[in-house]
Formats: sequence, structure tokens, C-alpha cells
Amino acid sequence: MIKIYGSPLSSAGRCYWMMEELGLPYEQVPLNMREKQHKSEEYLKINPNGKVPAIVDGEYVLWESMAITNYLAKKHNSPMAAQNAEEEGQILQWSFWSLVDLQKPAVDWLIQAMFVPAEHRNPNIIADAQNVLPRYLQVLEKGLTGKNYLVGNRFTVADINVASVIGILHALQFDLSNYPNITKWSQTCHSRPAGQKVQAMRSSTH
Ligand SMILES: N[C@@H](CCC(=O)N[C@@H](CS)C(=O)NCC(=O)O)C(=O)O
Repeated sequence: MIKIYGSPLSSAGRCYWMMEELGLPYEQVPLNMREKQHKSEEYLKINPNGKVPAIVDGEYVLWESMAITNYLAKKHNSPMAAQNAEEEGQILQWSFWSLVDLQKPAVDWLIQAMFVPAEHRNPNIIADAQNVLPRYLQVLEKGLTGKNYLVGNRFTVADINVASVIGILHALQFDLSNYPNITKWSQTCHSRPAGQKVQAMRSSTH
């Protein structure tokens, strides 16, 4: 059975979401980050970056969360995978963009707000994130104009990848009321049974 390394609270969450969408069995290997299990010699053989997630699917090993969601959809011939080169380009466009541009400020803010003790918090990092996020959110808002989903008029890997990044903003209680398209689409994505299941997994994870 496929093994997914990393807690649903981490970037592994989007891989669990994909597996739940596919309705396939998997084994969760959460790894205790406080005990540095993600830096163990054994785990570094799976992901030499010492980060989660990673998957082991038989003999096949893969890391990078969005490469994993893409692989899983394609491997299982899901309609969530790209059906042609144009769709593939768009799925990768939104995925790379969300990881490189959108997630960076969101995670910087999340780390300050949730993991750095108040006395060591750097308000400039939070202010910088709050400053830059609207620029990216406007791109997504525009990209969703007149559309229910990002690519191909159906729920795809792109929606899981980008909506999981928007999930970080929900965790930060970021006010998305200026972005009606994002709000509606995110609600559509996160309210899917698989999205709800992963949310429940997150809530029961410490
Ligand atoms: N781009 C990578 C990022 C992976 C990543 O930064 N994971 C975090 C948890 S969300 C991690 O393992 N951090 C531990 C560390 O950096 O030591 C992906 O999407 O898979």
C-alpha cells in the first residue's frame, strides 16, 4: 500500500486530499518533527531534503507535494489529471505559481503567528506578507472569473494544489471578502467530501 510521510497539518495534507479524492487506501506515516524524525538517516534515504511530504509507492519514491498530487492523479487515470498538453501546462502553471509565489508569504506569516513565541515574533515578516499577498490574490481572483474551477471546467490537481495553499490563509483567518471568486471556489473545493475528511484529520492531529 502507498505510504505517505508527513502529518495532514503539513504540506502532506494536499497528498492526503488527493488520495481521499481517488478513494484509494494508503498508510499514513506522520513522522514526529519535534523528535526530528524527518531528519533521521532512514527518512533522508526517502527524501534527502529532510522535509515532508514524501511517498513510497512500491519501489517508487517521490517528494515535493505538488509533484506527488500530480503523479497520483495521472497514475490512477483520474479525470483530475491533465488530459492534454494544454491542460498539463495550465495545471503546472497554477501549481508552480501557488508554491513559489502564493505559499511563500502565507507560510512566512503562519510560522510567525503560530510557531514563533510572541516575544520573538518579527512583525515585519507578517507585514511584508500582508503587503504582498493581495497582488497574488488578484491574479487568482482574475483567473477564476466566470469559472468554477481553474483548469478544464472540472475539479483537477490544480484545484487541490492551489486551494490547499488558500487553506493556509483560512487558517490565518485572512479576510478574503474582497475576493468573491476565490471565496466561492475555495468553498466549493474545501467542502468536497475528500477535503472535509482531510480537514477532520487535521483537527484531530496535534
Ligand atoms: N516544496 C516542498 C516543501 C516541503 C516543506 O517545506 N515541508 C515542511 C513541512 S510543511 C517541512 O518538512 N519542514 C521541515 C524542515 O524544513 O526541516 C513541498 O511542497 O513538498
